[in-house]
Amino acid sequence: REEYIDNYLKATRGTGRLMLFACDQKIEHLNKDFYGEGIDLADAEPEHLFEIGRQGVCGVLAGQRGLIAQYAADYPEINYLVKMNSKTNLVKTSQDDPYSPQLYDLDAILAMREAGVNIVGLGYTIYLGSEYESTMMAEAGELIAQAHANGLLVVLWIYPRGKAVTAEKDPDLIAGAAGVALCLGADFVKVNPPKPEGDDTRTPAEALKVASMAAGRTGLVCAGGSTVDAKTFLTQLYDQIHVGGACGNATGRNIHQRSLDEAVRLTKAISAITLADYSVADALAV
Ligand code: FBP
Repeated sequence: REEYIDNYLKATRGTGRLMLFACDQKIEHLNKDFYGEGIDLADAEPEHLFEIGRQGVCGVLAGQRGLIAQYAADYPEINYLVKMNSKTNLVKTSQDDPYSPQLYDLDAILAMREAGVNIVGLGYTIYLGSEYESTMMAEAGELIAQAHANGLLVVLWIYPRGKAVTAEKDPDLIAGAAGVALCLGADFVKVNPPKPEGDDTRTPAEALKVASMAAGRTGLVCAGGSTVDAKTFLTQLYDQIHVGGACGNATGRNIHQRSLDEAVRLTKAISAITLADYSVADALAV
């Protein structure tokens, strides 16, 4: 129990709000998130992620076991969250039902922790609506029980996806995903920001509020999405927290696709909004 509280406080930097730096895209999106037009060349090398984690403000750096195992000894001050399952985007999800296999068991992660790696939690993706949903829910439920028994917190990524899902960002489905995470016992759920369409005139942040209410005591955070300018990103985050009831942020590309200086600065601005309720203008000046 004490270890769990300690890890929770580390991940949320003592505030209850999550600062998750998403670095799992080397499997999820392959190398296209790390090299190419509009992406700083520094991002081509994995050290960039860890330097941002060290120099910036970050609650947890989330990535797969191998990525963390290869670099953690050089970056011991970072809090790590191990992503337990992953799949690439070569799987054509518009026609098929996605399944993200668990890549290693909890014992491997506990052994890493035993060896001194600063692991505070686990992550797992569920594709809600996929024909493999039940397998992923069962794996996640079991993992959460085991993780909590071992003092680790759990963040679920829940994305409605597969043949049965016509609109992945439908506000009702996103709220449904939030409620599933609560019932599975996740500490936090990471969802895509909802996209109200048709007669639904709510803003995305207003629609998100319903999902936050559905999540109850599970904290809800949104994925960052593709890179936009800092002010646009921070305004979206501010609204997610202050209108949408989000309990932090989970941001990947918007941070690591920038130069080290800019990325570190953005983590400070993000943390000012997430952890200290700064306005967007004040956060931009940090
Ligand atoms: P970003 O902030 O870069 O959007 O990262 C969020 C994230 O959820 C990653 O953690 C994950 O790998 C990826 O997006 C999944 O995205 P997709 O919707 O393409 O499966």
